[in-house]
Amino acid sequence: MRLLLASLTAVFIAHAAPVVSPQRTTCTNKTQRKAWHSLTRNEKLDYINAEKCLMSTPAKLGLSGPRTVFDELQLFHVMQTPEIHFVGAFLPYHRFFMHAHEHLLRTLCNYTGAQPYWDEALDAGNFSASVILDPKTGFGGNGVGEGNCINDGPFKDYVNVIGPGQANTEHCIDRIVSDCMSEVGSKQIVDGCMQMQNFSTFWPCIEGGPHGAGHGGIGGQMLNVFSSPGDPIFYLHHTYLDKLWWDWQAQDLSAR
Ligand SMILES: [Cu+2]
Repeated sequence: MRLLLASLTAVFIAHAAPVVSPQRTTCTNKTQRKAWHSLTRNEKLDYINAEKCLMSTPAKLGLSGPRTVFDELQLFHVMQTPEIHFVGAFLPYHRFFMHAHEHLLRTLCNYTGAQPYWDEALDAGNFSASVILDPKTGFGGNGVGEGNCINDGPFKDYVNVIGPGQANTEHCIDRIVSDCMSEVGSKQIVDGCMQMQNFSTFWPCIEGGPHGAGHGGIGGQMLNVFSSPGDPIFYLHHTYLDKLWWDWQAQDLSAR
């Protein structure tokens, strides 16, 4: 685990002034993460433009494969996949990963907002109608044709060079939206996870329920446990899971 965190921390150090301090400090400048549904049109466009900036910022770590900083983040996830899923580190690792992404948007791409999340319980069972898939103020719609490539929205022309899986090939961002698979993200299932009394039962509930619903409901690259950060929706999905974890922690902050 130490090695994993050390390598992800390398992203911070390589790209900007390190923000990880060994000392506990009081936060004076807080950011508020908000649900995508509640953002204004301009807030949505600011986020989308910042992500597009990350997708056009040249890679800096000298790794084989990534062309952009966006690709570098994706590759870190590919490399660390066996150690960060189906284990207790699942939620903490992805919390750090969301923070790294948010930090890079803010430091490399002049983004002044916070990392938004997708409140998936609002769309469970009906992902295909979600505002997240809007072609103008969202991430574009479902994949089409043989390769299930997205063919509208701000990310339709991105050439993904990491994935699928552990391969490195040039491909589109692909999706196979499944309303059926998104049903596991329902409020009822989320509420059930919130009732868990221990972290050891909470995290598998989240990973198997809402986590699976978001990946399976969008499909394509998002359904690939290794290379799913190739679809920018990944970051809104995992920030949502992080919020669920925070909501659970907040029920008993001193113990959790
Ligand atoms: Cu993951």
